[in-house]
Amino acid sequence: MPVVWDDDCRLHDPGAEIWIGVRTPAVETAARTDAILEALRGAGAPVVDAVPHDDAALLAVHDAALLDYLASAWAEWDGAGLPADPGQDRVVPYVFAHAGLTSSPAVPTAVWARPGYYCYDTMTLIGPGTWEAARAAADSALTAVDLVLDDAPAAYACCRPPGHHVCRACYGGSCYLNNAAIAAWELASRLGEPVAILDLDAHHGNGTQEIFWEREDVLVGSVHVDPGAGWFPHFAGFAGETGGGANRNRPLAPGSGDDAWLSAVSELAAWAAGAAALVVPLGVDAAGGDPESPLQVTSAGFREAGRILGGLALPTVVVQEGGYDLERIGPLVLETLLGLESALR
Ligand code: SP5
Ligand code: ZN
Repeated sequence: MPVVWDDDCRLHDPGAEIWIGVRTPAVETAARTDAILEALRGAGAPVVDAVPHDDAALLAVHDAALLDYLASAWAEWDGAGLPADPGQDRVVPYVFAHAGLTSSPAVPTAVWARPGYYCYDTMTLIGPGTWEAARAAADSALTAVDLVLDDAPAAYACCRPPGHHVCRACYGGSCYLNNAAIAAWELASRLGEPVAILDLDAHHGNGTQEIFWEREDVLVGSVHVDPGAGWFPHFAGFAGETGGGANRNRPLAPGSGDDAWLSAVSELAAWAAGAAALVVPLGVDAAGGDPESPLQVTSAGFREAGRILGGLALPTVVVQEGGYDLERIGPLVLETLLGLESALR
């Protein structure tokens, strides 16, 4: 299947993640998509350039104020001299617009306070190329939509940075624009029929859930490690969250492997079978050995998940999300896409 790529996705270099106040090296790096492309090119997949798209789909799923902030955050941070004094070379919040403070927080005037109006964690830093990369990832997802609406049975958008943790008006979880939500909105809008999103990333797709919470014509399903067992995004992803009726979460206990994971994938696939198109936010961080998740899915499990989703025989857009084991991320994505193709053809 076509692999959509935009070199600008390499421009984002978060440099670090700040977890419980400790600055550690970033795990969401350009080496991830380098490894994926190497594996897919090695298997003979055609790689096509992303085509620039206008902001319509971005504005449909995100607040204009969030987009404006993301586009200008680095310039205003740098312009305020913060990289030199106090010596912070990335945009990072220190105070947050917590829901308990006020129902209508003011947008801060101080450059150093503004990140906390839009960002909900300290793990999602912005540097000089972050916006260009995020925008290129969204273009990649929209290009994959164009391909499947123009008769490709499926297309894979090699998106980086990832997106499924971004809500309508706030970002986090190493994500800046919700590429999968943008693709789903575009598909639903152009088809005029229900679409389904089935999220395989090890972490709950909280942003996608929030964006489509009330929409009955965009089914949002997610299988992920139980946030109640101590895993990001902590505040959402529980089984009881059903939104307007078209949201379905399948949290799994830490340590779960192919059996539990694939039975959830099968159940979500059966639930989504009536949709007119499918979006798959594909994180491969559910694999055993991934540094960011305790799930134990195997390579054969990813191939089987692809086969199950391909069995729906829907126009399918696959969007890259997480996966942090640089040795395995490429082969795992390849296995999933091979499984999908084997069932679609
Ligand atoms: C797209 C995606 O997979 N986002 C996952 C974001 C989860 N990050 C939470 C990290 C929690 C702390 N990890 C400790 C490692 C310190 N470097
Ligand atoms: Zn993840």
